[in-house]
Amino acid sequence: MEQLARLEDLPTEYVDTLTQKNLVPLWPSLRNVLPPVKPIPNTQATAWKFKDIKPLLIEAGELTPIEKAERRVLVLANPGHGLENMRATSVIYLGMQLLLPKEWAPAHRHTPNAVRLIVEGEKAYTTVEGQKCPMSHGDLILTPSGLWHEHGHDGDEPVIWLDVLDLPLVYYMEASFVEGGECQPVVSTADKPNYAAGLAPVKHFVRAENNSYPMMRYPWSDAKQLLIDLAQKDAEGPIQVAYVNPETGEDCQKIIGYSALMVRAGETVRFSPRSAAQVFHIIEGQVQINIDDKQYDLEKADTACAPCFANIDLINSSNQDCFIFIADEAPIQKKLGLYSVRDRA
Ligand code: 1HN
Repeated sequence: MEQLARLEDLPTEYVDTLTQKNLVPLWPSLRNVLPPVKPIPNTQATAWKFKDIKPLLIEAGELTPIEKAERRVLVLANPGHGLENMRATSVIYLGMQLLLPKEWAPAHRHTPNAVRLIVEGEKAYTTVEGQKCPMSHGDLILTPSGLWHEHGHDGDEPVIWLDVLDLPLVYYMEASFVEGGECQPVVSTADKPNYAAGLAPVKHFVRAENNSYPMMRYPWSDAKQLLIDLAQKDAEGPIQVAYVNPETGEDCQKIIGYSALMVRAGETVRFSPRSAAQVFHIIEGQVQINIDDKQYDLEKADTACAPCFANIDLINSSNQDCFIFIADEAPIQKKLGLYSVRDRA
C-alpha cells in the first residue's frame, strides 16, 4: 500500500487553522485507523499470577474497610491499554474481589453486564434480583445489565472471586451508570425451573423483547462433569462447553461469551487466530499458554489474556487434566458482523 503524506508534510499554519475550526485531515491517520490485513491491538498478551494477587488483596482487606470500598477489587489491567483505563481487552474488564467473613457489599444495579467466577473460599453468596446464589469454587454467577445484586458472606474464611464485565465497551459507549439501593428481599428459589432436566417452557406469547436471564448460577460440578463425559466420548479435542441461556441455547450474555475448556493430561490445544480477544482463567490444574511469542506457565487461579488474531497454544504436559474458564468478545463481534476466524500461519 502507498505510503501516505504525514501531518508534518503540511504547512504548520494550515494545520493550526484546521485545529481552530475543529477539523482534522484524514490521510495522515488513515493507516492507523485502517491498518492493512489485521488490526493493531492495544491489548497485549498479559498474565496475572494468583500468588501475586492474593497477598495484596488480603492487605487491601486490612487497609480499606468494605464500607469505604463498596467492592474491594484489584483490577487486572492490561499495560497496553494504560493501567489507569482498567481494561484487560478493549471490551473486557477483569478484577479479583475479596469479601471477608460477615462483610456485605451493598445492592446496586448498573448497565454493564457482570459475571463472577469463584476462585477461593466457601459460604459467600450473591443475591441477584432476590435470588440467593451460593458461591463455590468454579461456579459462574451472572449479574446481567440492570439487575440488582449484592454480596454477603456467612463463612469464616476470606472469599475471592474473579469479576468479568463488559465495562470498557459500555463505558466507551457512554452508557455506563449505576443506581444504589438498600438490601434486597430474598425470594424463594424453590419454584425455580430445573433447566438441567433438558426442558424449557414453550412461549405461547411472543414478547416484544426477550430480555430474560432464566439461569443465574452455573455450578462448576455440572460443567466439569459434562466436560469429563464429553472427553470420554471424544478422542479428538478440543473439549469445550459454552455457558448458554437454557431457554434459547444462545450465549448466556449479550456482549461477552463464556465457556469452559478441558485440556487433558498430555494434550495440546491449538486455537486458530480469531478476531475476538480472549481471557483464560485456570479453574483446576496447570497449563503452559503460548500467545504468539510469549509463554506463561499458568496454575490454578492464574489468569491471562490474548489479543485478537493471536496464535494460541495450550500445552498440558502435567499428568492431571486442566480446566480453564474462557471469556471472549465473540458474542458482540458476531452481532455486529465483525467476527472471523483464520487459519494458523
Ligand atoms: C461491580 O458491580 C462489582 O457488583 C464488581 O461486585 C466490580 C467493577 C466495575 C463496575 C461495577 C460487583 C465492578 C462492578
